[in-house]
Parts: sequence; C-alpha cells; structure tokens
Amino acid sequence: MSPSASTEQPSPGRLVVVSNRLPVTLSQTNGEWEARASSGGLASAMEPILRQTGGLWIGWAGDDGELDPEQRASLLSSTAQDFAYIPVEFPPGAGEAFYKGYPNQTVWPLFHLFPARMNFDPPSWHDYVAGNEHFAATVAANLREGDLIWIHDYHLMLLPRMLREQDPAIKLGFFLHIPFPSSEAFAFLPRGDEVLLGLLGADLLAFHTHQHLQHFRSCLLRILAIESSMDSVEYQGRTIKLEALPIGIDPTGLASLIQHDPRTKERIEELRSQYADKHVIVAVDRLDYTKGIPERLHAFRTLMRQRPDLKEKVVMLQVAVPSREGIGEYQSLSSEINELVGEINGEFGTPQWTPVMYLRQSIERSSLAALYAVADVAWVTPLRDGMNLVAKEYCACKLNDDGVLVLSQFAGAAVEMGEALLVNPYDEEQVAAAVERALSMRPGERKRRMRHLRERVSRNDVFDWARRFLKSLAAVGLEQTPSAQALNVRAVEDAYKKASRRLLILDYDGTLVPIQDNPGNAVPPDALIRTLTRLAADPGNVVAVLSGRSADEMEDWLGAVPGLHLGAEHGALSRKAGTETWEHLVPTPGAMEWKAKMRSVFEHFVQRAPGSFVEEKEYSIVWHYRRVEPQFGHWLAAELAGLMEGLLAETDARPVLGRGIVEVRPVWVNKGLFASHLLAEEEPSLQLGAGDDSTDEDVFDRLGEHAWTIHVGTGRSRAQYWLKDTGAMLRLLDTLAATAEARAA
Ligand code: ADQ
Repeated sequence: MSPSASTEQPSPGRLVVVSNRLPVTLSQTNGEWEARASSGGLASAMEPILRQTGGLWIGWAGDDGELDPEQRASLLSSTAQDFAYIPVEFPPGAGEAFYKGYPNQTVWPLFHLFPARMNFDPPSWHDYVAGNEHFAATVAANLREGDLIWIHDYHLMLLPRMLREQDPAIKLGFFLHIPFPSSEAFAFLPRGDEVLLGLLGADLLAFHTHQHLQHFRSCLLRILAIESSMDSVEYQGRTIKLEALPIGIDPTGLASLIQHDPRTKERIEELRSQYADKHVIVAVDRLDYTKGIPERLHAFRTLMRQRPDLKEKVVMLQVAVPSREGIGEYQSLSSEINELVGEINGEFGTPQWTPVMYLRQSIERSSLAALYAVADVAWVTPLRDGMNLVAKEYCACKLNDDGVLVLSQFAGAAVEMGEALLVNPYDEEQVAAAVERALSMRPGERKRRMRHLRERVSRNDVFDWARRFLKSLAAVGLEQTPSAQALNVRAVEDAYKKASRRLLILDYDGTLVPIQDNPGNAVPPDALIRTLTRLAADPGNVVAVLSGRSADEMEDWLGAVPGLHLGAEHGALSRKAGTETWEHLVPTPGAMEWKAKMRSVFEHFVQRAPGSFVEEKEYSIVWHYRRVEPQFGHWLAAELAGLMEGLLAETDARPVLGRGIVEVRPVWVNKGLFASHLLAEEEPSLQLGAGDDSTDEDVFDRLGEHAWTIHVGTGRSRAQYWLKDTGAMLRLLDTLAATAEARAA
C-alpha cells in the first residue's frame, strides 16, 4: 500500500505511530538503494500491532536526504504490508545530526544513569529542536480528524507540545521506552525543563514501570513545581494521564517459528548436535554500554576461573548487533569486547573448545528463536534497561519450560519476572554464582520457575500492551468531567427562595477576598462582614466560612459575625455558630513529631529567601514566599517540596504547593471532612459550596449531587459552575441575602 493510498482511507480513530526510525532503513549496496528491515526493541514490538490495527508509521528512513521524496516513498511502499510508512524529510545531514546529538549523547546516557558518559554540545540542542520540528511538520501534514497519535521514545520528547500547540484538540499519547531517572539525576540534564514541558503536551504519558513513573512525577515537582497525583497531572486546564505499562513481546509468533518454521527447526537441530555435550548459555544484545556486555564477560571469566571442571562443558554464545556506530563511545565499546573475548578464549580455550562464541551481527528471527530454544541459560544482565525484550523472548521460546533466566535487577523486566535469578550486574562474583546455580539447577525447580515466567510473558503480550495503551488514549476526554458552566445567578436565586433549610460553605482567600501579596493584608472589608451578617441572620441558613488559615486569624477577622460557623486549618478545626470554642474534627495533632523536624528545614529556606517566613499552625507548617522574587521563589518552593516528599515518606504528612506557599500537613486533614460534619448535623434542602483552589475540591466532592458547587476564577475544577472573581461571588451573596430579607419583610 502506498502512503498516498493509505491517507485517503476514511477510517476514524486511525492509529498514527511516530518514532524516530521507521522499522525500515534505506541504504545503498553497490550503488543500488534498498529498503531493509531494521532490528531493535521498538521495531520488534510495534510491527505486529500495526499489522493488526492498520494505520501510518511516521519516522526517519535513515537515508539522510540523499534520495528524492518520490524514490523514498516508492522504496518504502515496496516494504510496507498492511500499513503505510511516511518518511520524515530532513535536509541533508540534519537527520544524522539530530539522531547522534542530544538524544544519544545526552539523554540516553543520563536516563540510564551514566552521567559521566553524558556529553552536551549546545548546538546539539538546536538540532534536537529542529529535528522535532521536522517531525511535527510531517505529522501535521498527514493527520486526519479523529486520529490517535502514538509517539515513541526519547528522541521525540518535544513533539507532544509542538503538536498540541498546532492543534489543541488532538489525542496524543507518548510512551517512553527507556528508564526515567530520579529527579536528582534528571537535574543534570541541560534543558531538562523544556523536555518536561514538551512531554506535558501529551494526553497520556506511559512508562514501563511505576518506578519510572514516580521519578517523572518527582521531576515535575522539583523542576517545574507542578504537583501531580498517582495517575494524572493537571496542566494548562488539561488532565494528562500517567500510566505504568510494561511492554510485552509476540510470544505466539516466536513459538510458531519453533513449531512450524523449517529453517528454525533445522537450525535447532544443527545447534543441538554442535553443542550436544555442552551447556549452552545465550546472551543477545544491541552493542550498547548499557547492556553490560564487558561486565558479563568479566563475570564469565570469574566463573571459568572458579570452576575449572566446566572446561569444554559450557559455551557462551554472545550475539551483539552493532548500533550507533558513528558515536565514539560505541566504537571503544566494540574494541573492548573484542579484546575481552580474545583474552578469555586465549586463557581457557583448547583446540576443541572456544568458550565464548562472539557473533557481532544482526541475526534472522528464525536463528534467534532457535538459539533461545536450545540455550540452557539466558544471561540478560543490562546495567540499566527500560524493559529488555530479550528476557521475555527467551522465556517465550522455552516451550518445554526447560531453561533458566539470569536477569539484571536493573532491567524494567525484573519487576514482572521474579522467578528469574535476579542479580546486580555490577557484582561479578554474585553474577558468576547465579550462572553457576542456573547451570546446576534441578529440572523440577527449573521448570517450575520457567512455567510461571512463560505464562506471564504469554499473558501480557505486546498486543495486550498496545490495546491497553490505545484504550486509555481513546478514553481521554471521555473520562474527564465536563467543564463547569457559568453560574446562572437567577437560577440559584430561585432555588434559594424555594429552600427552607440552606447550607452555604464558603472558602475565604480567593473566594470572598482577593489573594494578597502579604497574606496578613487579606482583612475582610466591611461590605463582606455586612453581607455575611445578613446571610447568617436568616434562621433558614447555616453559613460557614472555611479556610486553610489558623483559628486565631479566623477568629480575629470573622469571629464577631453572629451566627457564622468557622472552619480553620482546612477544616481540622471548627467553631460552631454561637460558641466560642474550637472543636478538633480530626484527632489532635499530638503525634505529629515531623513538625519539629520540618521547622529547621523551613528556617533554612527563610534564610535563603529574604522576605519569606514560616507560619506554624496546629496541624501544619507553612513556608510563605509570596514576597520573594517570583522565579526564585518558585524554584525554591519546588526544591523544598521535593525535599519534603523524601523526608516525609514514612509519615502521613505531605507537602502541598499553594499560591505562594508550601504547606506540610497530614493527608487526612482536608476540607471535605468539615463539609461532611455539617451535612451530618443539618438536613439542608439547598447546598452551596464555593472555592477557588484545589483544597476546595474536597468540599465539592462531599456536597450532594444537586448542590450548587462554584469555582471562583479560571482553572480546572470538579465544581458544576464557575464565577469570574471574588467581586462576582460577593454580588451573588448580596443577591441571596436580599432575597431572604425581601421574603421576611
Ligand atoms: P533496546 O535497547 O533495543 O530497546 P531490547 O529490549 O533488548 O533493547 O530489544 C532488543 C531487540 O533486538 C530484541 O527484540 C532482540 O531480539 C533484538 N536483537 C538484539 N540483538 C540482536 C541480534 N544480534 N540480532 C537480531 N536481533 C537482535 C529499547 C529499550 C528497552 C526496551 C525496548 C522496548 O532500551 O529497554 O525493552 O526498547 O521498549
């Protein structure tokens, strides 16, 4: 199918896959251009899915601008089967510059925790931006309404934002195939803030493991001061879903090669007879320093030294497909491996026996399946890996469940493959001992472990992975609560008139009074006091003002309004109308030892940021930085909140970023409790809740389905209605007060 033919097909919800490389590479042999399928985790994973679902795959074809667009399209269409390849056009040289620079010399080493191997050449950042722009242009030119866009991996982390800016309505998911580093490591990344903002253009961001996902969240907090929840982040009025989705493989495809493909069967027989009297250990990797090949060879040498009796009884087949050969790091890795293999074979080899068989090439899928099927042990010990498909492929090929997997604990795959022998690849002796154990493991244990591994690999296959990603992406928007509507004041007034018993729960700062630079200046104006007094005087009303402020402040400012209920410290404290005492709605904060420890950390931040100050309340401790230079203040706030996350991990307290504040308080203190408390005592026929920030959402959630929930100001909310600002809110309250008075008169 040609690219142009495919773009004419009317099928809404079409899948558009975007990755750096197309799974075909255009290259020249004897002056003739040809299209060749390329190896690599992504190609192995995506091809079967695209074949199943149809659609477009947009990516670079690797010819670096030497072919003209028609030649390229025609070569590519000769290889595509049930889907179309759309090549991204780069000016000559620009494709290589993009690929080899920032993604592979800066992001790749850092994300795999090799900061010492990270290189950053400032022009490479501009190539990265330009590269992502080329992709954005190609995607935009081929996009149809209703398409689902699925962007893959670290080369294209700016693309989600670029596409979102072109069309805010697109549905776009991003999957990161490599690990996401901790915020401490990520902080080294030059232009890391722009990378994070780039990713936030997506509707769905998925990672292989929860650890990667948590790292991403802590980077958002520490670097951009953006809070998130376990499975989502609110940004610029959109909800971005966050998911951990471990990739799988196509186990049935591999099994059918072993069972039905004559070439695979033949190769299995060859290998069996060649190594009839030997244990076969297999290792298959891309030639990359993250895969731990030299470390593995060192461990193999240790094993051979410790176990001379294994002489001529074991063979290690190391297959390594060259990759990124133009980058210096990779050339020196290749030489290092050659030397090590030579040394080991020289030290232990005999005329009849070569201990390490090193194949530096890409091998056919049929040969790969045969190798896995024959191998007694798979030795998969990357130093760090997003997932590692080799571990799963090996298990899928053990149709008789007879084989042992030795797996690095730093591969994403380790999370799901607990029956493997998990090792620290940096510990040569531990790894050698694990391989020794694998070689001597009794058949019963071997089979039991492998059966579980294989079942899981079969169940969580690549199709299931893709289905889950696409289901989640397709549901974006449908799951989100509809945006609030502008409040119709007449309608509230009518409902208010009809109701005999009414409950009004009003937030203070940002709802009844505008936000002030100095929080101490938010004194209630006389007009507000008068309105609240009029409302509270109506015997049909229960009126409560509920704030995050301390009980003392609430009392000073609003304590004299007759009949008004007060809530302080986000509802942990309540003062009923007509009483003078504050009641603790949640257990008294006696057990909050963390507060004393936090105080000294907060004070350190006060010293760093003149103008900021610490406020201590019964249930919380707050750092106020509204008077600090904003950029510096936000930067420190993010640092403080990130630090607190770690320090408080084992307590029930968490940092919350507010407007100009970082507040640490127990998770169980929230305004919803206060609302529930009032609802339990009253039986209102009308409920109204108003607030302006995220702490008020808990009130909206607790009030009944028919409540008038009002969000004051812009931004996302679960409230049913919105009002523009505090002025509009006061006018509404005035109107309601006047309604009641008119009726009484
Ligand atoms: P890769 O780093 O490429 O992928 P990996 O998951 O091991 O790593 O996938 C390699 C693939 O290439 C496997 O399917 C393997 O069979 C194949 N392969 C390797 N050597 C080969 C050879 N000599 N000949 C033929 N085929 C060979 C990235 C991330 C991983 C993540 C994948 C998928 O780095 O962590 O698992 O994406 O998300």
